[in-house]
Amino acid sequence: MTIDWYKEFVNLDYEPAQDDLICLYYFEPAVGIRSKEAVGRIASESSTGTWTTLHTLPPRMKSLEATAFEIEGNVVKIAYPLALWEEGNAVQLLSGIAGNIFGMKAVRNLRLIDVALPPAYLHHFKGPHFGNDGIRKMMKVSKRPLTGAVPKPKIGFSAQEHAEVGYETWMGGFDFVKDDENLTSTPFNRFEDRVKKLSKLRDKAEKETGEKKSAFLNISADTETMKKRADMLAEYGWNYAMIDVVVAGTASVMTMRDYCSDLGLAIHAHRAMHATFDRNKKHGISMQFLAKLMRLIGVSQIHTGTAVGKLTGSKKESLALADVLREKKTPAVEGMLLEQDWGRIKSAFPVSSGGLHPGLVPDVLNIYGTEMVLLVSGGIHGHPKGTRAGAQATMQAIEAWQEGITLEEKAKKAQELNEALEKWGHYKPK
Ligand code: CAP
Ligand code: MG
Repeated sequence: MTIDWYKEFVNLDYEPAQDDLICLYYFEPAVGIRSKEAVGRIASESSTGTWTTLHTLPPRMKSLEATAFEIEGNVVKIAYPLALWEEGNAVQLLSGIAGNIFGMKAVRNLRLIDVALPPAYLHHFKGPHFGNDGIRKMMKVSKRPLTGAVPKPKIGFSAQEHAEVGYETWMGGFDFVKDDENLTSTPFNRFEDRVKKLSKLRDKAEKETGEKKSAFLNISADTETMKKRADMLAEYGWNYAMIDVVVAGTASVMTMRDYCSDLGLAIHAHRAMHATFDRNKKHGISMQFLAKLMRLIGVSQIHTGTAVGKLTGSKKESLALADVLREKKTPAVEGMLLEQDWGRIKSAFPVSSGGLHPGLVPDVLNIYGTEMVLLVSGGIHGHPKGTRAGAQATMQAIEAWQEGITLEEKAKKAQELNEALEKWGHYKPK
């Protein structure tokens, strides 16, 4: 009596249908399990299968089975029939292709690397509300990277102190003041207070500079509270909301995407907690997939690393992430990306942040170019002459890069940059 039927889910001659959804996985079979058995189990458990042959199997089931169709070493491609997927439901997609399979005994390690979303699946999603051109128009910033900073220390300021650091940041030339990922509404810095106080100083900074100023105010909480906080942001004339998308969860980001769009709010997606599943290159879910999922749902920008700053992430990964977010079509990258045509889904910005200071600006811009959001936080508040000078130094470093001259060259006529280089030089935080 046969028990296993995994072989049904493997067919190396299978040609994926046009509207199949295709997943790229890294896998390591458990001891005693051959590759084909392992990939059969992955395809089975993430589509229609279970561990044993069944007494009855309606013929329709066959048409819903996933098929592992390409195995190269420890990488497998699995095709999923479109009919498996509820239209427009990214939550269900995750339960299928990123659910039980990570716990199967048949694999020692398993990592979801990327997903190719067919047009027939894509068109049920709205994607980013503004797109990168729309954000640039809204912020009146045309050529250079958009810039922002988090008041540091990352939590502890009163709402008034936070707003004053924000004012200095804006007066130094930055576009955005960002809440940190763990600042929401604390006894010493209530969200409502921060919105009111920051709004006042935003208006002051806009008047004094003639520039558009904005903020990524962190609304992360239960969805009902996030809605109320989004309402308040709109009421006080803000054009962004910030959500810690991993801890908030896919379902709430989907709800908030539409809610914020109706209020004219772009979403800044902080990715705190991503490293629980994307840091281990052998097990979990890649940042490429998280970035793709968030663009699909419709955030306007998401953190994608610096390669040179204080947090993990390679240059190759940052480049791939930037393509996933910005491009209309992304070519396949061996073992890293599947080919993707985004159709009418608008672009989103990569956000580079974490351990940056003026001395590292060229390194980051050499990776991302100008189509990005650059966040320099400790790297401006730690400037010898304070926040405003730190922001000015960062803007001068961006100018130097865009003029094609070295920071040292620029610093001869840019005092704030010179002072930043005297303190940090090109130091790369460990
Ligand atoms: C950076 C930061 C950001 C990290 C997040 C922090 O501050 O505010 O949360 O950049 O990492 O709290 O560390 P600094 P990532 O500029 O002072 O380092 O961007 O990789 O998601
Ligand atoms: Mg932070």
